[in-house]
Amino acid sequence: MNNASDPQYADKLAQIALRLKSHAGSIIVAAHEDPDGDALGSVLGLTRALQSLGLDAVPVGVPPKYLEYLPQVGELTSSLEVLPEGALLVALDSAEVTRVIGVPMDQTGIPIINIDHHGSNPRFGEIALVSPDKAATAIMVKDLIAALGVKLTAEIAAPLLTGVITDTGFFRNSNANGEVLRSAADLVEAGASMVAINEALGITTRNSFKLQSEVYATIAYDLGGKVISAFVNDAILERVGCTWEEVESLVSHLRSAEGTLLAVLYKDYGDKVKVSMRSKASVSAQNIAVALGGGGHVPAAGATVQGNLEEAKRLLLQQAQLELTRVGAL
Ligand SMILES: [Mn+2]
Repeated sequence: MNNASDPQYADKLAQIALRLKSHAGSIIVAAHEDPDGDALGSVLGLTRALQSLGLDAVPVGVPPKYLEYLPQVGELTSSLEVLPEGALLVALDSAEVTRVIGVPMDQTGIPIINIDHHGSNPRFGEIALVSPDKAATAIMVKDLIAALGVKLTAEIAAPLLTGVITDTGFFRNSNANGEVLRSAADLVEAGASMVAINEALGITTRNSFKLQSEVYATIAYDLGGKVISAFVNDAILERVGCTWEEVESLVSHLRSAEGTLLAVLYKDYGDKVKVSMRSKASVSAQNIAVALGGGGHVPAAGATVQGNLEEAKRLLLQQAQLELTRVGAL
C-alpha cells in the first residue's frame, strides 16, 4: 500500500511532523531493548533528519556488536538518568512502552509519539502510528522524513536501509513486497550503499564460525522434517567465546533448510528458554509465538518459555503442529 492510497496513514504522518517541528524542547528518540537493525536504524535516521531541521534530537541506545558500524563515535546516548525539562519522546519499533530502552519511563508526564509496525502494539502515547502492514519501522520513518520535508541524504538513508534489510531478512522474507523494494531503491538513490551495508552485516568472526559449528551440531528435524531446530546455551557460548547477541543471526541461516517450513532456535538460559522462529510460505511464526505468550511478525517471531529445553520443545512442537495443520502442511 502506498501513502496516497491510505489517507489515514498520511494524515497521521502530517500530524506527527507538525508536532515534532513545533516542539521547542528536546526530542528523545529511542527504540526497544536489545535493539536490532530496524530499531537502531530508525533511531539514527530520524534523529539525523530532525537535527537537519535544527531540532534538538537526542538518540538513545546501545548498539549490539554487529551494528557498531551504524552510529558515529559519540552520537548515541546510552541511557538518560533524567529527562530534560519539556522533552518529547519518540518511541520507535517498540511494541511495549515498558520495552523502550535508556529512558526513565517511570517519570510520568512525558508526551510520547509511538511509531511502530508490530500489530500487538497497544497504541500507547499521545500520537500512535502503528502500521502492521509495513515491513519495517524504518519505512515509516522514511515516510515521516518526507512529511517533515527533509531531503534524504546518505547519512539519513544508510541506517534506514539497514532497518529495511534486516527486517526483511535481506529481502528474502515474505514481507519483502513492492513497497519495500521501492523504498530501498529511494534509499540507495539517496546515497545508501547496499554493498557496504551487506558487507558490514555479513561479517563472520572466527569465534562465530566456531559457534556455528557447535550450534549446527545440535540440529534436529521434527514433524516430518517440516521443522528444523537447533539450540544454544551458556556452555556452548563459553566454549567458543561468543555472547548471546551473536546468536541472533543463526535462525535466519536455519531457515534455508531444504523442505522445511519453520526454523527454530532455542536459546537455553537454564531457567527459561527464548525461542526465535522464522517461517516460510503461509506458515505464521507469529501464531506460534503468540500461543506461547510472545509476539513478532508473521515470518519472524519469538517467545520466552519458562522451564527447561525439553519443556520448551514440547510446547513449541505442540503449537507448530497446530499451525502446520492449519495451513494444510501436515
Ligand atoms: Mn522492526
